[in-house]
Amino acid sequence: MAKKRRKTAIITGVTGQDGSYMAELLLSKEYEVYGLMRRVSTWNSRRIDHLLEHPHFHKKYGDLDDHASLIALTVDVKPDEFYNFGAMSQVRISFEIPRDTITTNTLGVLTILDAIRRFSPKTRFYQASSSEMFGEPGVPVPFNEKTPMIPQNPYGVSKLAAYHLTQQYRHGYGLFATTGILFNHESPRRGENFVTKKVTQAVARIKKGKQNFLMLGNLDAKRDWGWAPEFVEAIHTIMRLDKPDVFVVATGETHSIREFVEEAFGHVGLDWKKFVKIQEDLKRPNDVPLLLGDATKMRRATGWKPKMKFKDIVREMVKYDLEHV
Ligand code: GDR
Repeated sequence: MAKKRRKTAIITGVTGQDGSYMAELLLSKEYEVYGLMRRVSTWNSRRIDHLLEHPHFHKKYGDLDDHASLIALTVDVKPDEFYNFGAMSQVRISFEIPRDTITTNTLGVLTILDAIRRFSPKTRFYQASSSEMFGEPGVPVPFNEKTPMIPQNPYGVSKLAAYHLTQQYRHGYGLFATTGILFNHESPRRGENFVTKKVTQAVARIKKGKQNFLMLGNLDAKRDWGWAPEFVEAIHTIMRLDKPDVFVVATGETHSIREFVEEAFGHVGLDWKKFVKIQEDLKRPNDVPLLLGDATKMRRATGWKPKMKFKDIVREMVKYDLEHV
């Protein structure tokens, strides 16, 4: 009997939180996974180290800024699915390197879309869109797929341009180019520069006497925080639908940074006010004050519903960091 062909997938940003969870999910579903990683001077593969020896995981060097490598990989693999998680994903830093942000987050996507159109038009493409594409103050929450998108930072602009390119390649060329507008999603694998991980790591260090204070910026902003592994499953579900589309993926709950901090310190019995200091330059020139998503369309189309609540997320992240710092 002929062996069943394994599905193939390319993942950019495979060393990141979402990329690493997606690689695990696809390998568990018997895909052949090609993970694109940048060559950097400090080895940064800790989230996928356990996959490097997997017979169906293939590490590929490339870069969203190195368009030849993106085209070559697309042509060589002609994957069934292409997940674009690679990005310059730090909103605050995007104010300092706006051009680099646009080059990576927008032009990289354009190159992938064009390579798919020319050389592998059956490939299903997923673009990681972001709730930072919203954010104009005064627009009523919750935000859904029809809410006006008026980004407040270079990162949001880069993601919005990539979002429109994805739509355009879908409508203009009939590609299966689909996208999820994901609100913040966290896990123990979150990068240390993002506020949740910065807080939970500091809580663990302070508890163990390894750190004295935690410097933070704006505590008033509110975010709709979900659990990354559940959001990655949502993405895979979006790729299984009959048609490409746009879906908000969110929990429908919002909490301030202050609430997150209080909850995290509370887990180890500490009063956060004794340890948190405000550092002005951690504040953004323009911070989106409130994000709250409405994932009704996603729920209706797929039945997807997040299970992990705000308190569960904080607890799991603190627990992990207490065991690992
Ligand atoms: P965000 O995530 O910008 O929403 O984008 P981040 O965790 O960086 O910030 C959330 C909120 O916390 C405030 N804040 C701080 N943020 C950081 N990073 N460091 C601090 O010290 C600090 N103090 C307060 C911020 O001002 C902000 O209001 C994330 C990224 O993953 C994006 O790539 C993704 O697209 C969106 O989520 C959805």
